[in-house]
Amino acid sequence: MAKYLQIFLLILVCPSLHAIAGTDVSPNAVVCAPSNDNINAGDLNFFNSASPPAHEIREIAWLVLGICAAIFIVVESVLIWSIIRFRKRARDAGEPVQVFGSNPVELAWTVIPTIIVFVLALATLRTIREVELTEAPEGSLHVDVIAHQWWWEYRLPNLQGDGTIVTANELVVPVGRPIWLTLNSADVIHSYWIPQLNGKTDIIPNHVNHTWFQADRAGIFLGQCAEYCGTQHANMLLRVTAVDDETFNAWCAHQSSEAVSDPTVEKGRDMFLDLACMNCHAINGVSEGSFGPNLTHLMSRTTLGSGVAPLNPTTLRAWVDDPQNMKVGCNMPSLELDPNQLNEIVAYLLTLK
Ligand code: HEC
Ligand SMILES: [Cu+2]
Repeated sequence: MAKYLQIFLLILVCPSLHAIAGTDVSPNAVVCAPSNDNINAGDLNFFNSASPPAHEIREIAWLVLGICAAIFIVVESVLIWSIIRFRKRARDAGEPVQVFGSNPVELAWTVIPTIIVFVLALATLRTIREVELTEAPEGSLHVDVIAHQWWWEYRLPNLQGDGTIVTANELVVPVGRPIWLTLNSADVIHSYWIPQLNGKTDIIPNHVNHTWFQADRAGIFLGQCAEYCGTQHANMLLRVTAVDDETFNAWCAHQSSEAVSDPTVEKGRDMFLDLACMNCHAINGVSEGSFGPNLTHLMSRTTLGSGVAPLNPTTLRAWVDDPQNMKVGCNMPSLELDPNQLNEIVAYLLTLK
């Protein structure tokens, strides 16, 4: 019963999210060996929360739902009872008895709603305090999130050495550690929302917001930009993978390493530098563009274009050929490469593990 209620609510609350929900898949598979069949892995049901702020939100959702259900049942029962009990019968003649005012009834419908509103207000205040922290919880991992039309940039300190790890769209975090997110926008207003991990937080240009979560368990957690931000708003998906410390450290070490330099695809790399690609994309040690996603470890990701498609040689080729086919209106133009250029560049990108 509870399950059906949840599904009903979800359909009401977030139809687009529901469409991309699927079943759980081992999270480690994502980090170590990208596979493409789990693009929809993860659960978007916020009743199935997996992080302290999300637990709070789930609790208050149940409280509000419970109170509303009780009110509904009481009001509807009295209504139905009155309709049947006081219906017009054959022997009734003329007007029924007219009753004016009743102190007990009026008192009841003033006092009870006041108490209910008061209880809801206190519970809400408590939830806001737990969910919207003003300072990073102790021991947090600090991650900068920069929202772009229509993809996510992540920057986090390299715990395995110096510098910063810069990646896009797919964040990996350690289980059980608070993640303190600093939210910035490169353009318009976006909103960061991973239903199982936290509530929505707006991302506003020239204004820094924060949010946090702490994954209780390993898994893939999906989310979505939750503030309409233009044509491809619906394809601005979030993907956080929570893993054990060891896997996380390995991910950090890998992400902070230089891009693979494979001599067999040198031609493709040169084309990447000769064509406009390098102006928009960074590949550590090769190019420094920052308008588009960092491609240094492109192939360590499982999705393409912020979740618009699974990442594999076929989709990658289609993307580089004409991103406007896969993600209409996105900010990467079609560079109208000839088939040879396309082959060389895609071969190069495929080595960027
Ligand atoms: C004008 C800037 C610009 C140029 C030039 C450009 N890109 Fe992009 N690229 C982008 C943007 C912006 C995105 C993100 C699109 C989105 O997801 O909405 C992107 C996304 C990508 C992605 C997907 C990354 C991911 O993590 O999903 C790949 C791969 C890519 N570009 C490769 C290339 C290659 C190869 C070239 C040169 C042939 C190129 N780009 C030229 C701006 C550019
Ligand atoms: Cu957005």
